[in-house]
Amino acid sequence: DDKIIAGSAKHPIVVLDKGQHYKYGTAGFRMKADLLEGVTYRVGLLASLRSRKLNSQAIGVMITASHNPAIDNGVKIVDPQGDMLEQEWERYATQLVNAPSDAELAKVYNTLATDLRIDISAPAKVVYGRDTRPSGHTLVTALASALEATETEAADFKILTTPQLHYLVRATNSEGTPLAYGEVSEAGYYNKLSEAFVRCMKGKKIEGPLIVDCANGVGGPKLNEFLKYIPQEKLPFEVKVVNDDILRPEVLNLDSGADFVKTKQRAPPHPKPQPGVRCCSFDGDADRLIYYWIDPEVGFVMLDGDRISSLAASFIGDLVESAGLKEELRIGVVQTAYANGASTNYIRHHLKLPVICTPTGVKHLHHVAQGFDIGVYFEANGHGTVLFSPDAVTAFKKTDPQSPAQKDALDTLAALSDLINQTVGDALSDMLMVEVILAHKAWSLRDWSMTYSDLPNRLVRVEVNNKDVFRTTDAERRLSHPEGCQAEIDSEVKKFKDARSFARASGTENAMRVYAEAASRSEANELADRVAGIVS
Ligand code: 16G
Ligand code: ZN
Repeated sequence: DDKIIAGSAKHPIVVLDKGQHYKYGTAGFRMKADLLEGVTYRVGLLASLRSRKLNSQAIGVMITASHNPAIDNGVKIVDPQGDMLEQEWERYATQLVNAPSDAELAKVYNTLATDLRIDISAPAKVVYGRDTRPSGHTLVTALASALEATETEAADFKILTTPQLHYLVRATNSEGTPLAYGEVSEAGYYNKLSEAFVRCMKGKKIEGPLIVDCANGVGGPKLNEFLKYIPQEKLPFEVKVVNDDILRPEVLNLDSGADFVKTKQRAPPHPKPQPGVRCCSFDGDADRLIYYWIDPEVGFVMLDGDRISSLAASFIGDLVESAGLKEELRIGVVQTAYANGASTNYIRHHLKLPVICTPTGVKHLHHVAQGFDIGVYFEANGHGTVLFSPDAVTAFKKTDPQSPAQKDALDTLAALSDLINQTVGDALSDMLMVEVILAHKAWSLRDWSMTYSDLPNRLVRVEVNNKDVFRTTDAERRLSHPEGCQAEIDSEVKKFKDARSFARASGTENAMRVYAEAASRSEANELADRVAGIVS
């Protein structure tokens, strides 16, 4: 207790104004960095408890605020398999962080240990990393202090992308087992990806360079590092890394990155976009990916998470069929309510694959995707991955091929399951996957974009007094509260062709979000405005 209290005194919590409290949300704790030192200390305490609860397996802590401005930061916990913290424990995190004093903190800590039957003398291990934000340094110090106070073994991996940290947690816990995920080092991550990429490509080529905008975040130096691992003659196209300045913190996520491209629906202004060139953007911690190009005729064209999802599902579906595993393996796609209706239609009716809709937030999609042998999940914002079950991976390796084509399909599937990050969405790994698929299909971005036409859509942010009165059901597609609200939305939607609209409270901001799609741009805009009027 004394150690925990002394450590907490060195990293004090900022007590918030009356009526406000810290909450472990969709992205962990995320806010202005100067509020986070005490929070991070307390998250360290929780991570040690979690490790002890789970037989001393390593728990991850990532310090990042993703696409948020440079002055923000955040801290979140990663479970032993590299997935997000179990939901039940978000409550415990919230309790610990809101303890009003150092002494109260020790009490909450002990109560949690007793209630959850945790032996606090058992060994514990925490693996951690941070993005390039300058505030990360102070926060890591607070975290290390909590690990020291609780006699927890610490592995500091310094600056990482979020998905690299997830990789390292899983690699640590699977080391030396038959399910070993990879070498426990940053180099191990690059080795695994570069080796799998070369195996997937099979010497195929792609035309033209690829421009990768890294939002001046951690993805820049990490992508540059990764490229050194691929033998020059095996790299099938030229990669130009842009917006990779991490020395000036103020440019992080500024007019660049996947979130900018998706929300502004335009290319980053710098460097000046060149018509016809294949481009993609990572977000600030490199877990989101959006593709686009400037078409000489129609201008900016974007290929978002829904497009990546349908591209992956189509390619993998075909491979599974060629591999003769169609009857054996269940492939499914998981989306949120934000997925463009045209993508859902394409996957259901053209690819003939099941689609499940979940609430927003990676943990929900990930969980449902685990229910398939091959689960493809992406949010429209570009965060997502493809999960392969142990049965699927075994089938790729053990099936005895009856033809060269079948062997080829099995090999590509096995290589893909190594290339695609199995823990969480990973911009670098997803980008390599997209390049592999485009190479195999011999497709340009224009070919890819022709698979279906997006329904015109509009997303608006609506300021409200109290977003908590809005409660949703049916994977956030309908409002259950306040009463009568949904009926009003329904009656507006009915007035438009091919229309759909929903309103939900943001999980990361104090606002409502309204999404609408309809047969034309003007109708989508009109519908969004009307629904915004209903909830404001
Ligand atoms: C978080 C989520 C992201 C989601 C977004 C929604 C993770 C790792 N991140 O950034 O997936 O799309 O929140 O934000 O789960 P909103 O609730 O403010 O719309
Ligand atoms: Zn991110």
